[in-house]
Amino acid sequence: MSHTVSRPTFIFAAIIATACAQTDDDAASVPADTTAGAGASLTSIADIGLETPESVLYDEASDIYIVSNINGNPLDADGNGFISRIRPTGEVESLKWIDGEAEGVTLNAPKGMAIIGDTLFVSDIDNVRAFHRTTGAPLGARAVSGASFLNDLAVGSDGALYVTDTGMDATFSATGTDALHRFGASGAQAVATAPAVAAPNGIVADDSGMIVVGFASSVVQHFPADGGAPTDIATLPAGQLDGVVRTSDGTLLISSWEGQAIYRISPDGQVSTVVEGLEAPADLGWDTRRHLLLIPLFNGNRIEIREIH
Ligand SMILES: [Ca+2]
Ligand SMILES: [Ca+2]
Repeated sequence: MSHTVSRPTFIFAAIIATACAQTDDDAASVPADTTAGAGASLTSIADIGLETPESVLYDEASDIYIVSNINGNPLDADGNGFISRIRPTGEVESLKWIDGEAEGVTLNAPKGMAIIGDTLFVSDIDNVRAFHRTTGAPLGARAVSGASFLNDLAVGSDGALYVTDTGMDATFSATGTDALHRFGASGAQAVATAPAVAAPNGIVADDSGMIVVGFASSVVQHFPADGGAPTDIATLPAGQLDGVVRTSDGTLLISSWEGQAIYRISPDGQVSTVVEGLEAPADLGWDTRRHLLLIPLFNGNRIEIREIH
């Protein structure tokens, strides 16, 4: 059995190294923006079979929306999580593109996702799993030792993969494992722990570090890439923050379960409410071609789509 245990870890490490090396080439190959505005009239993707959608990631190179479906409770290792591919028209390309119930695939409660090169990384309770970005083939997994509730993933300005641990158990009680981890050659290492982070959930990189929003706070934090102390960017009108995306001009868009809203932090620091009346808005996606916000509704099994001006 020893070779079947160690091999995925080796593959996973190799993927990170290879994917990082490919990042520049991939960015250069992204097609020009020829479809701006298309799909702007689509406001909801519903009744297609989504089950507890937690996150939407826009795959710019494929022009496709990738949706993680927990399918059940967020911490149940039930083997039934799945990942969908949905076209920006709302058409389902594949509902169970990656299916935890398929032979040879392990996926329990997928949440945040990130792409490096041709690898799609997915957080799954206490593991980060890797799949091929276009085929969905499993490419291994790496456990985060001691983690209880891995949540969002992002690629830092340093090219490394980061993941949050929201530090909650199945009853949503605190476990104390709250952390922001960074994957390096030797695995995941915590770069911030409680009390510097409080139930960290959504993360997004900027040029100088990582922006973090938490489920136990309404404060948006910035962690410098050099490991220095975090600074507070803004305090939002409500907490239970989940997703965060950053648009091309540096605007931040953040979802709040408590506020049932999407908040905007403008580049000058001004806070405003841009969408209201959303029950359990989870981890956001941003369609960079059409400038659309993609909002999975955790309890509503649908994705709301909004133009943000
Ligand atoms: Ca599940
Ligand atoms: Ca989340």
